[in-house]
Amino acid sequence: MKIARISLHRLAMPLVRPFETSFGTQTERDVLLVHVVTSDGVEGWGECVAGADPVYSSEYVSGCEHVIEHYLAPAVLAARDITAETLDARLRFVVGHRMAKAAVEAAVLDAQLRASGLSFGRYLGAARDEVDCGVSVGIAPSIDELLDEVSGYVAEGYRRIKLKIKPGWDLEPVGAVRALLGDGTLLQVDANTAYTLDDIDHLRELDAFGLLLIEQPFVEEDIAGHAVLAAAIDTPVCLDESITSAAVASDAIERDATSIVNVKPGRVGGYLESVRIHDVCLARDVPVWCGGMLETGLGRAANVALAALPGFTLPGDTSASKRYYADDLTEPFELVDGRLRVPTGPGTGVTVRTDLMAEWATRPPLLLR
Ligand code: NPG
Repeated sequence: MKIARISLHRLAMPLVRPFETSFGTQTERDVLLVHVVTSDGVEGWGECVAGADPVYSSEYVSGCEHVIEHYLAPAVLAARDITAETLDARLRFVVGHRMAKAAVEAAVLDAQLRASGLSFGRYLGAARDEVDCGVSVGIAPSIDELLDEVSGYVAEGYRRIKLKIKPGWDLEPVGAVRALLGDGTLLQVDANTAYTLDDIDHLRELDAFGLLLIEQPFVEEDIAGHAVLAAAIDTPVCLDESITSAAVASDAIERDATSIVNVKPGRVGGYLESVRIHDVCLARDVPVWCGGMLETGLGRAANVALAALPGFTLPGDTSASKRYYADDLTEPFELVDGRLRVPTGPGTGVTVRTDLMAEWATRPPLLLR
């Protein structure tokens, strides 16, 4: 396959409600889309999940755009023949920048699969035609408002609730939500690196709430610290930010720093590396689940396909479109009995609504050839 043209699109999409985590509050998503066209005229789209600011990881959307424009896209355009499988070797000269690489990979893979009539699910190895869905609940202004929000999601049918926590917003809200849900509902927490080893005694108090897992309590480099915590508490420790590749996943599992793994294609450099992480975990009986980065329907479609692989045994942050967006960029994903259907059409199986894209554009597309 020859990629003849690449264009980069920037849009601002309003969120239906502010999303607060331990690193800040977000009210809209600054979306970067990668569009590729092959020499045969087949199109592919990829979504970059980097945030507006480098607070979840070192990547941020304008940085990704710069890296794609000046390094990744020229390398793809210069290749006489490229596929999603050979892309990694082509782009390896750029260190890191996994979210930028993942967006390019998604676009190339979408075009490749559309050309061959295969869906993401079929290509990645989906074992189910629908996936169990959870929902991520931000830090709320008050416990009452948190309980209201959680009740709404329970009524919509979500199969698992994840609460964002940080020092000063942990035991009390988690206890209140556990009391609301009763013992039967899956509940987990996500700290987004907000704690340190000094907090171990405090974090042990979360054991009282029968949590499915605690996600990424310490900074991403601290695999050793997570191993200490995992040995000290009953709640399973799950790494997110720390897991940047299959090799790191394997190492963290060997060191007993994580007994469940969050897989986010953007964080690990793409869907192919995500499948490798899945395989590493499946071989060791470590459950994985698909994280989310407030994706539009485009990224969501590919994530739902990934979440249908056999090792994804826990509900993911693969929520319905309306959890985040009043109007989605593609046909909306709708929850049925707490599940989303895996798209079956070629590529991602969804269509980018170019009318909405134009409406939400924050600048004209950047055309590269
Ligand atoms: O449902 O798409 C979703 C978002 C799930 O909580 C979620 N994502 O740390 O996992 C996370 C968090 C996040 C969102 C991180 C946006 C960074 C940016």
